Amino acid sequence: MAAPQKGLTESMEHVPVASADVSGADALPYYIAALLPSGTPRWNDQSSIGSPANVTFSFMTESPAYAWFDDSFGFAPMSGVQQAAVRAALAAWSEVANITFREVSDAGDGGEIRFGTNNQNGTSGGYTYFPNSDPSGGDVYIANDQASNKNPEPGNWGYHTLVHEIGHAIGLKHPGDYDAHGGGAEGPFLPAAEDNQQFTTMSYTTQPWANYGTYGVAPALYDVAAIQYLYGANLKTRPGDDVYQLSNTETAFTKVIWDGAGSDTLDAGAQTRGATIDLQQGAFSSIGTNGAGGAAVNNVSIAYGASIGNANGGSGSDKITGNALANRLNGGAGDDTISGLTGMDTLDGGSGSDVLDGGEESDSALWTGPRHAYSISLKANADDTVADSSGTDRIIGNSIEHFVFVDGEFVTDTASTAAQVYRLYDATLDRAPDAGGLKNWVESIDSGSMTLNQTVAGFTGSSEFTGRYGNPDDTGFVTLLYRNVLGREPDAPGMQTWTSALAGGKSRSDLVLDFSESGENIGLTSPGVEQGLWLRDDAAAQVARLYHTTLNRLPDAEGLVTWTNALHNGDTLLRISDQFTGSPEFVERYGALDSAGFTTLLYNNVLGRQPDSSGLAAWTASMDSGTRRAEVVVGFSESAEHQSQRAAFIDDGVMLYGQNQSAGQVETAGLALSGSNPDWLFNA
Ligand SMILES: [Ca+2]
Ligand SMILES: [Ca+2]
Ligand SMILES: [Ca+2]
Ligand SMILES: [Zn+2]
Repeated sequence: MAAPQKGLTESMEHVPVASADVSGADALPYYIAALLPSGTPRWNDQSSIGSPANVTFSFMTESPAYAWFDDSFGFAPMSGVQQAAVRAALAAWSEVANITFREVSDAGDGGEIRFGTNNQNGTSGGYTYFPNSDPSGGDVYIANDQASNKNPEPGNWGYHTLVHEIGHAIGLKHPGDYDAHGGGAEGPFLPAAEDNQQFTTMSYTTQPWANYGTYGVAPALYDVAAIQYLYGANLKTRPGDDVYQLSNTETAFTKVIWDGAGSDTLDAGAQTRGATIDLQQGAFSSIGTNGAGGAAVNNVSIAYGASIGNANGGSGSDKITGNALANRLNGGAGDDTISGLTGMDTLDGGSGSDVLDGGEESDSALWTGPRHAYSISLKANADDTVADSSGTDRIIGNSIEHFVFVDGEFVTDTASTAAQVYRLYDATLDRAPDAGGLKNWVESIDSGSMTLNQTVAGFTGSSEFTGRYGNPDDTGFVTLLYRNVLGREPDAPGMQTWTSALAGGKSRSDLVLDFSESGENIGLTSPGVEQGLWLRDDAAAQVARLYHTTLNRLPDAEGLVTWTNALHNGDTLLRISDQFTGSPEFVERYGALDSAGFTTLLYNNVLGRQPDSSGLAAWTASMDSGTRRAEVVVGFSESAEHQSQRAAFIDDGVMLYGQNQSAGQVETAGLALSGSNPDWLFNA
């Protein structure tokens, strides 16, 4: 509809001002104070401000006996269409605050709030009496000489007028110096820049963007805050995990998001135009179209007190800002800019060249593919980058601590378990960890099966340690710690101090941790940590081994992603094994195998040799007597021997078919082990 002419159809009305004491509104946020008349008229005035209220309402059948002449002039009852719109507008207020409305008969003095229409001589669109114990308190009159009031429906001016008048009927005033009489209204007022319907439906000024073409359908940001102050916030509204789908790409809309509880998502995933999304309370987002060929501006807001943790951008280039919660923010396609702010956030830029800012605390960023499908640069003193064919993602100011891929993650957090174990490798073995060993130790500690202190004995008791240092006495032990950790020979007083401590009963494990977890060593080793410590994903490792066991090749990136996600989502390795051995690739390569042929295949692929006769007989008999082939496949694939043999292809990021291995070049089994790896021995 066309915008109404100012001064004619805008909702001007006279609002009788209650004469009562000034409330304590000074202590309130300005945006609440600006909406409250003096005396704070309200329907719960028998109890304290913020208490729930249950209010009755009715539709006038004739002009009330107590009505003033002006109220009675040209009176007509509301039509069915108008009554339905009133009920919907009342519900919009109940949704955010603890005020309920019960429809009653209009007999006698009717409900506490009564709705009717009259002729307002073209001077106003409607007017309302504030809550009051007089019969007229809460009465709402809509102008029946205004065409815009004939068919109120969400988005048009007539509907907006109802939402506005109900605001008055439950205790809100205008936020500026105006009413149906002109000026002279009661303050305090909002700053001019905020005295419009983007902020409050109680303003006379429409949303400040041209061609917006729609009007508020519910209380706006400041109205929600003010009405919740009067009657309390309605925490029963959408208390579960809700998704707010803002998928309208065709017409303009406004939305104030109020939510009682739960882990909730603002989903703009269907939008094609770049959106600006801000999950902070009281912030505005710009999502979708303005209905006139341009982008919406500030059409969505998060109510004060509403905790929305998650957001999805659309296919355009979005700007997404989280809040103090642990946010999950997805950019989707397009070149997105995503900021998590404080909290342990998870950012997923999706495709495109995205800019990610984790903010304070330990944050994660996700990439869907395996590590080796990306070009990754992690540096202590420069922005980290992760690039693939869809673009280069840039991380602002080393603000991401976990770079998560399908086959594992880089950890750059110096306070992480991975960093502690990294420092332990340095202190005891004087080397960087191998990927498999680091993962195994971190898993033991993070799962709670070992403490960091308990792992020290694993290092100092390893064959690698004793092979290098023998069984050092206390002096020798202190000396190696000085050399490994501090890079120098012990000074005499230091040696004296530590050897005395050991003689006095201090454990060597405690001493190692004193050195490795010292502030000095954390600082010395941080450049190594900030380049990323790789922790393999065990599900991806299982899938990669299954590729080798059944198809004798490296996994392709797409397959690795598909099957690893299946495992994470509850599928089993046995079921996936059936998929592999039933695949066209398997059948084409090996044909239909009998049990002996199947056993021979597994020996070839996994162990790199022909089966010995007793092994062949045993496995063949086992399968012939009912053992599922998948069980045998998984048994071979997950054997310690196969895990160790494949470590070089898996632990440091799964190597990929087509990248690390080309078509037709089937690798041979039984490749070299991954260097010195004592942890397999004492973790077995
Ligand atoms: Ca919710
Ligand atoms: Ca956050
Ligand atoms: Ca993106
Ligand atoms: Zn008004």
